Amino acid sequence: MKREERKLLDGNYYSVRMRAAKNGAHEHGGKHISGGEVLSNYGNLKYAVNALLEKGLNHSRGNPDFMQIQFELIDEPIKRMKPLQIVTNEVDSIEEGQSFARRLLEKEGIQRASIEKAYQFMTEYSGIRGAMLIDIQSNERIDDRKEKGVRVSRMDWLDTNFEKWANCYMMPKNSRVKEALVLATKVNEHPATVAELCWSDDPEYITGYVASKKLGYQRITKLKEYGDERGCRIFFVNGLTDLHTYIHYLEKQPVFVEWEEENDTRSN
Ligand code: WAQ
Ligand code: MG
Repeated sequence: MKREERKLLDGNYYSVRMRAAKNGAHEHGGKHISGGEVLSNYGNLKYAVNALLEKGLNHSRGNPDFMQIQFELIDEPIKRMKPLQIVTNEVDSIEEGQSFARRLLEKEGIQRASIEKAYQFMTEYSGIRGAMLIDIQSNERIDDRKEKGVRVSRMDWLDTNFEKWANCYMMPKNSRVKEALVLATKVNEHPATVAELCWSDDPEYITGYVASKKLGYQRITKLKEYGDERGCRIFFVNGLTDLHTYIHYLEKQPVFVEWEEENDTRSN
C-alpha cells in the first residue's frame, strides 16, 4: 500500500516529538526547557503538534528561543501495556523523601555504592534532557549520550482510557502524571531495567517517584526544594547483553498504555 492511502486508514499512528531550548539549540549549548513525545493518528496531528507547542511555549523553566517539532509514521506494531500500579507516599521533608527513595532502590537489590554513583552523575549532568543509564554491577554510567541522555519516545496513553484510570485512582487528570506513568511503564517493562528514579526539572514541581516491576510506580511527594531546576531521571539496569538494543527499545519501540478496569488487581 502507498503511504498516501495508508495514512487515511485509522490505526496508523505517528510519533510526534518536541524539544525546546533557550540561548540556542541543545546541540549549540542551549538550556533545555521542555521536551515531549506523543502518538497521534493522522486526523489529530494538528492537535498533537499544538499541544506540544503549548507545552514548550509556556514553561516554568523559561521561554525557549529554539523549538523543533517533528512527526513520522510508525511502521511497526504498537505494543500495549498495562500501567504500573500507582502508590502515593506522603512525606514531610526532602530528607524523608530522599531516604525513602533510596530505601526503595535498595529493596530492588541496588547497592548503596550504585546509588551514590547515581547521585554523583546527577550533579555532573543536571541540565540533561534525557535519562542516564547506570549498570548496577559496575556502578558505571553505560550510555554514551553525555549531556544529552537517552530520550524515551514513541509512547502514549489515550485520553479517554487515562481519564477512566484517573477517576478510579482519584488522581489528577493532568498530563504530567500521565506522561510520567507512561514512561515508567515502558521503561520498567524491559527485563534489563531494575528500577527508575525520577523527579522533575521544573522548578515548581517537587513530587517524584521510584518505579520498578515489583514496587510499581511509587510517588514521593517531596524530593527537592521548590525553585530547584535540577531534575533527575536514572534507569538502573542489570544483565544488559546489548546496550544498543536496549536504547533502541527505549527510543523506538511504540507503546500504548492501556488500563483494563475489570482485570485490575489493585489492593489499596
Ligand atoms: N526520556 C528520557 N528522559 C526524560 C524524558 C524522556 N521522554 N522526559 C524527561 N526526561 C528526563 C529529563 O532529564 C528531565 O530533565 C527529567 O527527566 C524530568 O522530566 O506526580 O515532570 O518531564 O506522579 O520534568 C514525576 C512525578 C514528574 C509525576 C516528572 O519530569 C507525578 C516530570 P520532567
Ligand atoms: Mg521538565
